[in-house]
Amino acid sequence: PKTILLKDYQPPKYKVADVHLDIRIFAGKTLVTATTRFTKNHDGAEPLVLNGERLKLVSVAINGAATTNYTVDDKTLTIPHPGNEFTTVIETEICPEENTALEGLYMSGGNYCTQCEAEGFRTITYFPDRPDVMTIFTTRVEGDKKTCPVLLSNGNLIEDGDCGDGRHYAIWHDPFPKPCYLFALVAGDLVHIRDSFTTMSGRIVDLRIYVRAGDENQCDWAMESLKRSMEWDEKTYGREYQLDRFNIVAVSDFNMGAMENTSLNIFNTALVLARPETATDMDFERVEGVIAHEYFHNWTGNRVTCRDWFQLSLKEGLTVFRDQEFTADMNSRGVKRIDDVVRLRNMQFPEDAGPMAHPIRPDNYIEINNFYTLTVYEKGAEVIRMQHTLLGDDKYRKATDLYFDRYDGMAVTCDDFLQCMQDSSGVDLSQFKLWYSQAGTPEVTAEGHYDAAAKTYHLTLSQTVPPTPGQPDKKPMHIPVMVGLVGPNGHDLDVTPPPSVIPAKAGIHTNQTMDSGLRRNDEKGVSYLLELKDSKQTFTFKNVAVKPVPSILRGFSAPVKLHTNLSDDDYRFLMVHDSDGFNRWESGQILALRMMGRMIDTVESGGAAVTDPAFIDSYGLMLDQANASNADRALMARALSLPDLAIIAQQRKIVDPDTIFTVRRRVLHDLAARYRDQIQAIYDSCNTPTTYSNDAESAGRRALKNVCLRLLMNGPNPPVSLARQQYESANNMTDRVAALSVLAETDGADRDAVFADFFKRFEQYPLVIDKWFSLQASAPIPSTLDRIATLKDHPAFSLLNPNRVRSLFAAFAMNNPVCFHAKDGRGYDILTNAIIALNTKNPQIAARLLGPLREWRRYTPDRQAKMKAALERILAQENLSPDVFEIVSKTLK
Ligand code: HT7
Ligand code: ZN
Repeated sequence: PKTILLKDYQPPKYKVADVHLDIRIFAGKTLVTATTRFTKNHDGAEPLVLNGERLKLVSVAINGAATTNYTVDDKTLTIPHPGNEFTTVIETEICPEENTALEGLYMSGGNYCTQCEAEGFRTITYFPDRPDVMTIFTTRVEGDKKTCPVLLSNGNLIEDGDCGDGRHYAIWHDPFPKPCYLFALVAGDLVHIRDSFTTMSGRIVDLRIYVRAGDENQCDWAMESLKRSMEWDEKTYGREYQLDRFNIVAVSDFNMGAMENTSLNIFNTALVLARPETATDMDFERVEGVIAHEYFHNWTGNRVTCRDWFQLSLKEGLTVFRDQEFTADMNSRGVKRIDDVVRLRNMQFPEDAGPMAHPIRPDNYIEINNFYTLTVYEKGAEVIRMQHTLLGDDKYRKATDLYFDRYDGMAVTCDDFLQCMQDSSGVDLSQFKLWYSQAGTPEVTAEGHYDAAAKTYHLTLSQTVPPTPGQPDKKPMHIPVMVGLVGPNGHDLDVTPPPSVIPAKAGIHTNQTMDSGLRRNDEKGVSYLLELKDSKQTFTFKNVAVKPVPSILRGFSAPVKLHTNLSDDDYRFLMVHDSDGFNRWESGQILALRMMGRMIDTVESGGAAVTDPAFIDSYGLMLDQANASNADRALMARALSLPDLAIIAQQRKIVDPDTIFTVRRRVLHDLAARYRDQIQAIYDSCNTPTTYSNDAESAGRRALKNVCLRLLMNGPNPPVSLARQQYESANNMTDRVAALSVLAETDGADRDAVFADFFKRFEQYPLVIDKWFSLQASAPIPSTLDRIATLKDHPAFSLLNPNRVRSLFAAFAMNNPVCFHAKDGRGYDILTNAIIALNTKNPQIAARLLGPLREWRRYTPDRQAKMKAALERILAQENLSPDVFEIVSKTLK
């Protein structure tokens, strides 16, 4: 397969003035006629080269005359220079019924739908399938009236009618130019719910959510989320929606979460359908966040799009930052930040340290689908967040206004975005640009020194950026480090900062409050924004009356790994007193990590792990805080949770999942043993039998209660009957699933009974059955390996449905390191067989399942050998898709 390089970018040789698509759907075949007006975009007489794959070419005409003057291969259709302005009419035939890759036009649950990003449009018709060719689409869809009563495409509906023979048609026109990856079509038997939104200029937008009949009572939350997103984008970014219609369609067979096709977003049902009985609080938050994300793409991605796929983070990093801020404004800002950082550390940091490490703007790829990564999305969002921090609210907003003004209707680059930030604010971002081209997570070391005589505090920050594939040497980055100095009384000191450093009151760099007043920022304190630019820099604070404890990287102001010379006592102090909620939480996590690191060392050198009594004592302080009547329970649920296995694994040079798991369990056990009564009391106080509500306060109560349940279940005499009772009496999925997940880790009659009950109760709800699979696959008990073998042959399992595949194989390989890394290699075999089976059916999903094998070099030697052998077995397969080939070959390099 060919490697595509950023440096080879050339503007398109031909542009498209407009395109008319006529798509006639028949059972077993779909006929596509594309009428395209081209204009030449170069000086010479180069041929017109169109992309097209898996197409049956029926005919080609130029300027009204049929022609055979073209060549065609399995990837392109080439027509010798047809002139400066000309029209082609190309007829093709495709078979969506046989499309299991779920890219292009395919079928889901008996309905037709499309997925064109990144390069799916070329499987619908021959076209210049690249994002810098933007044009105006008019689409006529025709289908059977009975099987396809609903016919949708992008833009506004301009005509519909009957064709006779039991068939009908609809014509859609999108007046705003867009690249073909944003094209969409849906045809099928769907029902919808409807609402409207009046934009800031008074235009009424017809909002609809289309779903399978029977699911319409699960769409209200998605509709409310959409309206809140529209309001937020107007208030926060001044962005208004431009069309008469905004449609969302939910389909059950979908490779990712959702797709932002102009005015016709297509969603995985998992990110639309939500009712308390079937969706957890986390599901609700994800629905809200993804509805917002896709809506926000209307401006960041659609109206202003990417010049080429190397610029993917231009739209994705920015849109993730926007959706993160939206969620923070709608819920708890502090909790959202913690959750986002946990996700980044759990998943993006390993990617950035592994064989597939790439900058947020990669410079080469074989298969672009492999670059929809946590780096491009989540680290990309951190890079935008840092720009926001460096500029501050007002300048950032002025800079985004400039970006939209300058580039509306255009396909641009990450450099263009950064230039707007710089032009509009005057802030020098020349060194900051390195965040776009250098891969790897920077490591920052902070060392403080207090000079009591001079009343000065010197903070020395140094940085290194680790080598990554193809990038052995790195330059120092421009890193915003938000710092506070906490005095012995627990209050932030107000001191004289180093020259040119402006004190920033906590929360100053956040978006404005919504009218609804939903944003919460109750932090008080003084922080200073230090800009680390050299390999090593010392910042001197003056008039520091007493020796402070520094609180460094407040709010996680940069995506780096931080090392400090702070003692455990310092962290115990910050855990209670830091005015920055993120660093309060972080201090507890660091204490736990340090202690578990020491315990793992002891076990690895043949000793017995003992939980540090000082840690047990400080945990007691947090339990006291959690038990207070005014506690932020959602935040306390996070504070009382130990770092995940994946985070602990990152601290180790060589990973032995068994030892990590055993040590973590030991700590949980000892905490539960010492504090059983307090934990039970918090559980009881959160378990007040009220009617269900999904407000943030009630969700926080449930989160804290379920952390307590898990702790108790890890202690001596696990209260199985309490878990069983919670399972049975739950009036919402959060509580039911929490009970089920702790019971999943037991082996016995209660476990079997609740799993049987759960399946029967929710058999009609595929998204809930996904939970049934994934909870079983995630259980870290020996019987899981046998169970997976049975589950993959269960009548409800299918390799053709990505959600189901994820619920079994991804849950197993990603959430269950103990079983996945079983010493006999059975876990690796299970995953490898699934990847091989999926390689030809759905290459995108097969490639994504490779994630857990990527870090094979970090495991114990016996495991390394088995993981490597698994990768080699995959590489030896015939017909390896470029998706799988790229990841396996780079991983083995
Ligand atoms: N822009 C979309 C990314 C995407 C995708 C979505 C569904 C299926 C396949 C896909 N390939 C790429 C989703 C987003 O980031 O909003
Ligand atoms: Zn996106």
